Amino acid sequence: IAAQKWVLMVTAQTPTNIAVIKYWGKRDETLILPINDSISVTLDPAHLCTTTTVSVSPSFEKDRMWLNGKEISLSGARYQTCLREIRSRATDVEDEKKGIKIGKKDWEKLHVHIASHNNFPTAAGLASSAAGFACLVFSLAKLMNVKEDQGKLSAIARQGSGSACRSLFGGFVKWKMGKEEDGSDSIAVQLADEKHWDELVIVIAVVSSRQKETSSTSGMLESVETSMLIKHRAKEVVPKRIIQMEEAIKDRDFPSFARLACADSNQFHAVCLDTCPPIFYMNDTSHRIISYVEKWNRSEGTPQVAYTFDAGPNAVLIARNRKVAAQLLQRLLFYFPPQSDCDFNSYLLGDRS
Ligand code: 2P0
Repeated sequence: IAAQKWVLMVTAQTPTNIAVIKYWGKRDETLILPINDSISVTLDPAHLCTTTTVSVSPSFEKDRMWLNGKEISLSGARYQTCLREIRSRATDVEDEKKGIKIGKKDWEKLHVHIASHNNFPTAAGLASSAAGFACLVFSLAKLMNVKEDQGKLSAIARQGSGSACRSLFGGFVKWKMGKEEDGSDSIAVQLADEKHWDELVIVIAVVSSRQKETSSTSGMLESVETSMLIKHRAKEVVPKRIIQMEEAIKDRDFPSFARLACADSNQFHAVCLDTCPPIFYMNDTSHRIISYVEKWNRSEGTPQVAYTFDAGPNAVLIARNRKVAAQLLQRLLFYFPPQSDCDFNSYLLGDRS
């Protein structure tokens, strides 16, 4: 490493992803290995995403990280694992213009600064950890010239937060639970790219941007320990749904896609209710949105909109095309008019149904 002062930087942007077949429950808490496969759709990076800048300089005295402008601790095991796994795969980096040459071994002594920013509320059930860890792993891998493929990187992001492994790909993505004890085959694979089914429109109805009461990590641990339903779900239900969902995506079969996504969201929340003590992620407004969409789909004779809810009350609504999306927005604005005291993009749903 040259003695002079320099800073090398990489900036990356990663969208969040929304599961249509949900991940809920781990078989290994440390390696973050799930009890079932899951399938998600990665959002357009223009909307819900994390932007992360990672930098390295001989003048940095320790690894540091800022999230949305506030310094946070990197001492947690998940951050440490991601940093360690990426560092151990670092290779030589050379920037001739700046006169920088970093050897493979130098990375062990150099420290990084990480600045990350979410353009949506953190921990409000909008999968902020997914975009966050995916972006962290991807940007560090670029900075340190890691030569692994996206699948290998997804296995590292998985150890930051399970759902993060799916955000390393665009389009439709499957997280294979894998069989190996070391987690080497628990990776994300792309099922179809972002152009495959681009008439779908995703509308996220922010019912509340408050932080959730039960984190996904502790919630799913309690479900695995106490719910009978989760065992049935992981063994009997999800394996069949994964095959059907892959088929629906391949064929762009919206009715099957919608039925499977809605049923899987409802079963995930049923598992939460079956947990002791029960976990309530949805609220009255979420339930009214479900009833409203179900009624609409029934009246049309075939599904127009799919709904799915993660670990929070916000509705993710997937319209079969732009025309339906426009109708959906109009109807949402009428039945759930915006409240005046909202804090997310000045728009929060009220309820007049
Ligand atoms: C999912 N969720 O498949 C499911 C559906 C929430 C409901 O992945 O402990 O934040 O970090 O692995 O990834 C949320 O769980 O939990 C999640 P950890 P994560 O998107």
